[in-house]
Amino acid sequence: MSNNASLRVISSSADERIYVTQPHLPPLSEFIPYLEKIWDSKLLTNGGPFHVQLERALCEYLGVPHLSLFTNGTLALVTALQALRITGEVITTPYSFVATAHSLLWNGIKPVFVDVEPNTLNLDPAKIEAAITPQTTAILPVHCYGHPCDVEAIQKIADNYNLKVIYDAAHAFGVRDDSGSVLRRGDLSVLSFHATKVFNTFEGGAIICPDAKTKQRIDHLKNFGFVDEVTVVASGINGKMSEINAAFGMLQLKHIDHALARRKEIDATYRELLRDVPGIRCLPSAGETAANYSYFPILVNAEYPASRDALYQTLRDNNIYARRYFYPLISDFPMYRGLPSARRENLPVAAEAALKVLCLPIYPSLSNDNVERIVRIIADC
Ligand code: T4K
Repeated sequence: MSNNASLRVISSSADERIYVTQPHLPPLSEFIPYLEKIWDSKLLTNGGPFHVQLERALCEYLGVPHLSLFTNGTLALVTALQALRITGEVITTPYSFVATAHSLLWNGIKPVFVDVEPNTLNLDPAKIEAAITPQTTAILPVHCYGHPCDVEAIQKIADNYNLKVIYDAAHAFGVRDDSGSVLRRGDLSVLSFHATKVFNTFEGGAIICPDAKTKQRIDHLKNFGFVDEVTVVASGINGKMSEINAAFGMLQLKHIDHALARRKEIDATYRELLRDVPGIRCLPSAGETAANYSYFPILVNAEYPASRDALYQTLRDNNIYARRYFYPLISDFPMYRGLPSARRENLPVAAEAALKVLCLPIYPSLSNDNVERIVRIIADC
């Protein structure tokens, strides 16, 4: 089956369930030769040939110097914090998937939530300084929906206060700005290759780092701390990506440009069709020179005749499973809400966004007919 056939877009039917995303899967027949290689070599994990190949291929594709594969994005985040020996307090965003802050708790670090800015819903640099204390050691921003943070402003603050910056770049595969890959910004960036992401290895993730020495430390940390058969240099974890996942990543890379191009078309169609729907605002891009269209967030404003949650329900009644990413805010979950920085008054922009944003379905095989059907339901609500 050709690339085009694998992206075949079927026409719409009201009985068809449409989810916020659907993984892009190349034809199964294309994966068989990869599996045969694994069966022949009997190398299933622990840095096998596909693991080595995928690390190299991703560095080249993404335009980054060093990359270490992981079993998922969450373990990559947990390990990134350990690699830089982050302790004390870390400034982060409440407007993200819960794994962002959980990675801090897993390291015994106190999250300090800072509000987001209204255009990108990314950490607001203007509010970071007021949250810095003598215990602050790092900033953990998120390139939310793949829209880059204000990386220059964040770096300036980090340099002034001698803080590390680790980007949760789970949504930002392939995103570039004027100076190249946004994944090169900060001290480390962490990707997720989960099934729901633009580039998926079923489960998977990676840390991107600037130099070979840091990569070596990360590689030790994801392999129990082993340097050789008898030497353990750190209390590492098992974070290694298996050969099946890495092989699948190699195959996915062949199809990624095609998948991104189809996402771009869907993004453009939504923007065009939603332009004149009163009360609906599409989140603008954040100045990226290459976007990945990983999510399609809309804001349901007061002029819209229904609430965000009513629209969410109407879409569900029509078999369309849009998602309220990111509601509730991380700071509202029980393990965080007692923190002083979790107070609503501290996070007004994030709190409002959590009540207004709806992420519409976007994935390569979503048909234009279905995009039109989704917009019709929104316009008629
Ligand atoms: N940081 C950020 C900013 C993140 O967004 C994430 C993950 C992480 C860190 C952690 O990275 P990982 O450790 O996950 O690599 C999903 C994902 O599970 C999660 O990876 C993702 N962020 C988050 C934003 O979304 P759910 O609970 O919404 O997933 P779920 O199972 O409801 O899937 C959504 C829809 O996707 C389903 O309704 C149908 C479709 N789907 C899903 C799966 C898993 C499929 O068609 N096939 C599938 O296999 O969290």
